[in-house]
Amino acid sequence: IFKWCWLGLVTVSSVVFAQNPLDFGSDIKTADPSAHVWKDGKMYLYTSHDEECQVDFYMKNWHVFSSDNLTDWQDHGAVLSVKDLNWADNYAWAPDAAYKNGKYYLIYPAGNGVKDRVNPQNSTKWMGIGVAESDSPTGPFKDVIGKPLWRTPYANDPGLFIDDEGQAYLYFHAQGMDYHVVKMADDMRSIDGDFIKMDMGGYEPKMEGPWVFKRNGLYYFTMPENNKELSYYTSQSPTGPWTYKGIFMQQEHNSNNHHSIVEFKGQWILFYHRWYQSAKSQCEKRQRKVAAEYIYFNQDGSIQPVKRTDN
Ligand code: FUB
Repeated sequence: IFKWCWLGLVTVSSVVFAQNPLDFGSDIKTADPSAHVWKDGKMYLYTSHDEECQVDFYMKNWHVFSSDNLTDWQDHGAVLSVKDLNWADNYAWAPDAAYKNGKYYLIYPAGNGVKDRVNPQNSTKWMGIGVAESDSPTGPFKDVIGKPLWRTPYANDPGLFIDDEGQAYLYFHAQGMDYHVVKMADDMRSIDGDFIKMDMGGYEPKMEGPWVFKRNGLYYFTMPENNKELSYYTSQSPTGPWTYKGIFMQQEHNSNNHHSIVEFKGQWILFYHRWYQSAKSQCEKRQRKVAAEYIYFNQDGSIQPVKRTDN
């Protein structure tokens, strides 16, 4: 909740989250939140959706939630499902969204087949990156291309960043192709040019869940290092070279994390997911739900360590 008060001529925001995990009004299991504040000033969260007691991350659709105040959320439902795609039937993993050309874009990984853990050579699983369009931030989104933008044995976690002059950059994790970025064509329906291998300053983290943002002219490349600890790099350019700056959120339960960072009403906010064990749940294991924390920067632009809060 944001509470604004005036102290003389100085505006002070005193902020407290009323809830963690975020209360979307139902027991929906959400993960991989991509947060955006579009032109109407509302917060929009684009998330993946875990099945109850999910196994092997078989996931079928993506949801959008919106809020004016971070307390009261509206679930706009499944705004795209793998059943709407002619090229995938599973693995509706971490999405991102963008606004350009008067349209909203949902970029997402999906795929089909199965992974054979015992005999990996027998695996049939593959994943690609798709893009779908809508006139509304809350969808429904339509796959107008009818095929993935890019396909490898394992491509996931696309992150879109649109720079001030409107150029969109796509970052994602692909087997054997970590630390790459590619420009999107102006119509957002194809990639433009070659994949650029980014200089990560000598670090070689496993690049899942990239999230790029710009603050005070500085570009931040943030990611769950080895899927778990949230770490970041900075650069003068969206394509690097990047300088490693360290971890700002530690891992929890040795489980994956996936996040996004956005400014809302003058306050920077980190959205991420946690693994909760609910007394009410029929599952013996933890399940994922989206949570949020305030995030603070030092004068030099470095990110202060973030602690998880409950409730
Ligand atoms: O939700 C499925 C996968 O788990 C995501 O794509 C990864 O980032 C991890 O959160």
